[in-house]
Amino acid sequence: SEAAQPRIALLGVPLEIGASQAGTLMGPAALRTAGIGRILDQLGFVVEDHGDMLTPAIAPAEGPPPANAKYYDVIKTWIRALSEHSYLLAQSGAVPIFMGGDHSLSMGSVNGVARHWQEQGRPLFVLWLDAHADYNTPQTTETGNMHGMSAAFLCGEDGLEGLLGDVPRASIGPERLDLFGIRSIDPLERKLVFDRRVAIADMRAIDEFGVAVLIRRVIERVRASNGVLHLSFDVDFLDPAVAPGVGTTVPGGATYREAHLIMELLHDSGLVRSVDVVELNPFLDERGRTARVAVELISSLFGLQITDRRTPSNAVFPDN
Ligand code: 5AB
Ligand code: MN
Ligand code: MN
Ligand code: MN
Repeated sequence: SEAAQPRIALLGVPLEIGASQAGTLMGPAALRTAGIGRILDQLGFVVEDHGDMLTPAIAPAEGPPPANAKYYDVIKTWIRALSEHSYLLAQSGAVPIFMGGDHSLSMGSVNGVARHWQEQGRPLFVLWLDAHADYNTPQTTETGNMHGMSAAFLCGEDGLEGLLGDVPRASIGPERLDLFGIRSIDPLERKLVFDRRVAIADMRAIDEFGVAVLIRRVIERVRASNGVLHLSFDVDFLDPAVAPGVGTTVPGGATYREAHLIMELLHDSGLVRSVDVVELNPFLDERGRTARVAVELISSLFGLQITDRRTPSNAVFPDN
């Protein structure tokens, strides 16, 4: 019933400086134009739009910034403010949707919700839908772009220790991350992901087993430890034919149908408590297509069904 629906809190994070190309700061506006608030409202949620975060006054440098982390002082300022905001939104009992913005924002959004769930005694797992692993550190990166470092930072990797300043850090640890849809990974990043034994469903695994089996495995893992799930959705997870409006396209991505099925399965799991939608670059989009697809996928994630016929979740899981 409508009364049982949780509140959804939208927060725009117009950040672009962590990415290689400008334009993601227009992402929140494009998602709103494509109807993200309206569609969630139609699904019966109480939607609070918290607007866009204001560009914070840049915190002074605290000694020399780490090498190979571009715009570190700007990004650290955003991440600190966002982390506090995210923590408060999670505490309020709403399901926050962080509308990016480039993927460096997840260092703040996820850190904040992780802190909340830590206090609740429930482990937070993170599903990272992305063409990229985003598991670089300043030691492994080839570009210095911080949107490629967020997953590693959240897992507690070295190299960005001072980023949060006085804001508490709530690392999830590499054992609670699922990289999904990966098809582009840098050599040293690849080594680090394997050393840490991060769970990874690359495009080959998706082709071999299909998304249903692999997503159910993610869901089972969260359920087995009474955890909750944060979805970090980088729209470049989708094939560029479906989602051209991103700065870092990689061919061979998820299809429209695969992505919808993932969202439907995640909805049915009831485990998703917070979401990032990142890397949408309206400046590169074609007539709003990518923004529209992102909003359709969010609708599926929050319960839009074709019919009420759902599959039983008794699939056979391939071994890890
Ligand atoms: B995205 C690359 N690995 O580190 C790097 O779009 C790309 O948030 C990162 O997934 C892509 O610069 C970051 C080459
Ligand atoms: Mn990506
Ligand atoms: Mn990403
Ligand atoms: Mn990108």
